[in-house]
Amino acid sequence: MFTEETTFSAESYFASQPPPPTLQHDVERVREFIKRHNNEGRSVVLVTSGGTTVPLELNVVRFLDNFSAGTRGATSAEYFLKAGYAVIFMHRQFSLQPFSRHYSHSTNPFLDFLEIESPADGSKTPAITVTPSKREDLLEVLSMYKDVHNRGTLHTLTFVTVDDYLWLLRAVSQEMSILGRRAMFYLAAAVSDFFLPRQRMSEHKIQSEKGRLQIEMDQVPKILKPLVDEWTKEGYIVSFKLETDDNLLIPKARAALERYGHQVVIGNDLHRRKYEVVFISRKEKTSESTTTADMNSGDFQEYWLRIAIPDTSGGVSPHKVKEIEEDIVAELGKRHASWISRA
Ligand code: 9Z3
Repeated sequence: MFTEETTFSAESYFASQPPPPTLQHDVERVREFIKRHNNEGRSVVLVTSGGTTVPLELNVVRFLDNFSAGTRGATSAEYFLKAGYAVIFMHRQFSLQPFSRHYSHSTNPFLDFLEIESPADGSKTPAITVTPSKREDLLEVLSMYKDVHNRGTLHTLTFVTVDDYLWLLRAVSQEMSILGRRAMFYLAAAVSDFFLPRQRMSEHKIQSEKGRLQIEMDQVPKILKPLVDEWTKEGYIVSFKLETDDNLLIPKARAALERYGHQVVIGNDLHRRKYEVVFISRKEKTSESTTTADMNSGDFQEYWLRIAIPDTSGGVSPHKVKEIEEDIVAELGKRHASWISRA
């Protein structure tokens, strides 16, 4: 079923797969956002979040999806904003977003926060108020949200398919190159490894009469390579590696770093991702180690971040629960600052 061949290089992929129709418009808005923050000397982080889809038909009825609710990306975006970054939040349509994530329709529906108060004289329209026990939390989130809105530090972009994602990533990273070392990439989106090229897609809904469905997919080009080498040569690039087998996490994260030559791979296990992550990066070169050109295990450093699994049984407010993204962003903020100062 799997072949060794990678049929699409990044170049042949972009030459053969059409861009999303809104690309030009999206890029113009991103350009303005980056220009404004660049003029103000602010660092800008691109946060990607949520899973990509792979449509099976041109008139799409069925598609393959990648696992991700968008929690990592939306939560991290909030902490980057708090840390003073301007954030381009590129996320899967309808996945979680910064601030509104606290009031997700399934876990914390916002209608449950509101009360209808009948007016005393019975003639006027009833007033809507916030349930007293929820006010403190809501005020905190709302204040941050309004502040970010007023300062214009958050710009949102959406993708659905892996095609949308790849075209947007290329265009946004090219725009971000004017920021030099003040650009950070935080690639938390769960991106499909396989896709069905347009040229082989059925135009209409695949019919079931023919029995078993067999689909042969091509590999998505390894996009980190041109990102690092061509599109944004000075950006600080953080990618995520998701595994379900513990034994693979560190070797696969190291292999990614070796292959693409970027700054950090954050490894996370599917089931422990909210409480434990590992940063894999290259050891900073000292005068003694600069002679070692080859990449053996001694050239990498592992940095584990762990938080206690919160006990939410006592009705603790969701806003008071510690989130690992706070520590991830704090650590990256330090590393990015030192990367900028080393320019
Ligand atoms: C991640 O590993 C993210 O941390 C999660 C976040 C998707 C696990 P949630 O949104 O989940 O909080 O529910 N993202 C990267 C996943 C990925 O596709 N990585 C590729 C790989 O592992 C490399 S780009 O091969």
